[in-house]
Amino acid sequence: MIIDWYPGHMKKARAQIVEMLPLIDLFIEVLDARLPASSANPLLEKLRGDKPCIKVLNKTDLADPTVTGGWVDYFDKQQGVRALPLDATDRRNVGLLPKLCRRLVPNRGGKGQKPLRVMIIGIPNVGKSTLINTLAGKKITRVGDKPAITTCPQQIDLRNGILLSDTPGLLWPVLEDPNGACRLAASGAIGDNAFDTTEVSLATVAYICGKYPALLLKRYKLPELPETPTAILQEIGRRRGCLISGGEVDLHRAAELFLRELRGGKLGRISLERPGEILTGRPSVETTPDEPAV
Ligand SMILES: Nc1nc2c(ncn2[C@@H]2O[C@H](COP(=O)(O)OP(=O)(O)OP(=O)(O)O)[C@@H](O)[C@H]2O)c(=O)[nH]1
Ligand SMILES: [Mg+2]
Repeated sequence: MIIDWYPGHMKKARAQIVEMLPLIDLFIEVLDARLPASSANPLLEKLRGDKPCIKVLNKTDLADPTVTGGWVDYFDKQQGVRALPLDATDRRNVGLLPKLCRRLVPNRGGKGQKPLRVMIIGIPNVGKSTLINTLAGKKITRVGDKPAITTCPQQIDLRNGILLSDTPGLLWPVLEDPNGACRLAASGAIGDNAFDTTEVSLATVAYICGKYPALLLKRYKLPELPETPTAILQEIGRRRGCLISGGEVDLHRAAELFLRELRGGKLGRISLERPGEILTGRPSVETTPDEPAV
């Protein structure tokens, strides 16, 4: 399955981000805690160069806590990187972030110092704008449960010495790793029209069936798991009334329902990738012919 999604505003946003780079002291890269490897944009890694970076593993409330712990250890071993697991919707969670920013850039943001300029970057729908709203304590930027809600950068003064830039979610022109792209689609980072919902659901059912079978059994009240992902999805569809005339299961509707429930955390806390399982053969950055490599 080939999935690519690089709408026009992303190309424009990338150019705007490049223009702002010299004015940035620190980056907060928001990753999806359920898929921290696939949700890391290799393009952003290159753009930020060697400036300090906090990797926020967001949506931890939806991810498997043990696996998230493994990812934090993994990222903390990287040079110049600090990893912070978060639920950006929860105010109590984010208080540590401004302190960590100041610690990483001690000559800015304090009394009598110039403001600390922080750019929030990441792929679509990982919670960048939510994090900014929670940090600001009010709704400043628009958020939504579909990708590409923010389409141009916006600067927010937190009035505590920190200036934040919200940026549009950026993907990269060619998603070379089809399995990673499939996980991105399952998580909600890719526009629903850019992939085959049934294929993505089936691949995700197969993964969850291997790692979290009890969650599938419980959510869909199944006495046992049917043998194949297709049979599982059919059974889910049958039990949830996703039927067409003649009583046959509408697999597409069942797939939509399954993805919706997965994204909403209805099955329980599920991680779609683990360190070690994933980090071999990380794809390199490809660019389209009319776009220079960074
Ligand atoms: N469960 C959960 N949901 C979250 C969390 N953070 C954000 N969300 C939800 O994720 C969805 C996307 O949030 P946004 O803040 O709009 O994401 P974004 O990264 O700014 O997205 P783009 O602007 O499209 O790039 C919204 O429905 C948020 O409510 C979190 O920590 N946990
Ligand atoms: Mg946004």
